[in-house]
Parts: sequence; C-alpha cells; structure tokens
Amino acid sequence: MDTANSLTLLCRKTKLRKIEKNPMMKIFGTASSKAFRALWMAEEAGIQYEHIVVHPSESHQHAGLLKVNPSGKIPALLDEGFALTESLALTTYIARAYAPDFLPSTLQGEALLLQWTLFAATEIEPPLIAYLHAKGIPFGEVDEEEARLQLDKLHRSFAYLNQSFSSPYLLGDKFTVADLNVASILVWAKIGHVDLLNYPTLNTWLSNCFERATYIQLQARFKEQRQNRKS
Ligand SMILES: N[C@@H](CCC(=O)N[C@@H](CS)C(=O)NCC(=O)O)C(=O)O
Repeated sequence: MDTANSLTLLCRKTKLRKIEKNPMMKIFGTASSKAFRALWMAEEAGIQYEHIVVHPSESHQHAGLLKVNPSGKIPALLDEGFALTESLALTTYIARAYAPDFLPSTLQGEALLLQWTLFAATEIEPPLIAYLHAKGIPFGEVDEEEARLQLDKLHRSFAYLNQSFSSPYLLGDKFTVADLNVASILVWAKIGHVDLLNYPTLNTWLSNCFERATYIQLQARFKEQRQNRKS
C-alpha cells in the first residue's frame, strides 16, 4: 500500500473512532462570518456538530468561546478537548479528521491545496474585503478611488486563478477542501457583486461550488434562523 492510501485508511479509522467517541464537535461563530467555512466543511463531511452562535460584536465577552480562543475571535473549534482557530485551518482539520475523501491523495495535491488556500487568504481576501469596505459594505462610507485600486488587484488574482486550472475543480475531477477554502472566500465577491464574467473557468467553477446541496441547504437554514430571530 502506498503512503497516500495508508494515510487515507488512517484518516478513515480516525473518523470512525472520533464519531464513536464524541459526535459533537463544537463550532463557534455566526454563519455570516468566517465560521461559515467550517460549517460548510462539517456539512460536506456529513458529521454531527454543535453550532454555537457567537456574534463578532459579543465574541470578546463570550465565556465559552474565550476558553477555546482567548483572543476572542471567531471562528473557533473544539473537538474532544482539542481547540483550533483560523477558519482555513478548521476546514482542513475537519476534512482530515472526518472526511479524507475531500483531501488530495498526492504530495503535489497537498502542495496545491496549500498554494490555493494561501493564495486566496493573502492575494484575494484582503483586497476583496478592502473593496467591499470602499463600496460602503457594511459601513456605508464609499471611496470609489480606493474601490478601483482594490478591484485592479483582484482582477490580477482572478486572471491568474482563471488560467491556472481547466478541470472542473481546482485539483482535478473532485471537489476538495481546496475548492471549499477558495470558494468560501469568494463568497464576499458574490456579496459585493464583483463581475467574474471575464473569467469563464473561474466563474463556472464558482457557480458549481455554490450549487452544491450542502451550500444551498446551509444558506437556507441560516436565512430561516435570521428570519425567526427578527419575528
Ligand atoms: N484569520 C482569522 C480571522 C478571524 C476574524 O477576523 N474573525 C472576525 C469575524 S469574521 C472576528 O472575530 N471579529 C471580531 C474581532 O476582531 O474582535 C480566520 O480566518 O479565522
């Protein structure tokens, strides 16, 4: 058996052991925050978990969260006493612990997973958030010149990503945690109505990610929760 197969087998055994021992991993945060990434991965993994809703505005006063993440930021995860922070580390942990099918099985695949995750976190997310802020989302203060500047940076990243893969998913034929990590950052592009039509491969791939049953069900569940809170 090669290393990749033994790793997959080990992950499967770990998954079974973990589910038997403690079905309730805890994920702290709101669905409209970066916690969505971990919630989405937990849904893809098909595991039971407890979603502890903590809003960013109250996270520094939330005793349960502070025990898991003393910095008071969301998201955070607690699994059998193991505490973890950083949304993109959470997704990768959930996949490794419970859903190894969502991980690449080669050394090169692992490297590309890291490459695209870091690319999205450093080359897409910062200009995308800055762009949204410059467009007045969510604070209302608009700065069109700043928005143009950030959009230029984004277009360079989108062009690179668009030309870097041709298969349905970033690492090949199957949806992996690399797709989930990058797509869950590009959720902000959807919120900001950033036009991706000039990037057909990227655009089609992103639509496929957002058409996944887990994504749609999760969005519907959280919309319902928001409406129930308002009524
Ligand atoms: N790099 C962290 C960022 C976490 C983060 O910025 N969380 C925001 C909500 S999305 C937060 O906790 N804000 C409250 C605060 O900064 O005090 C991650 O990806 O998990």
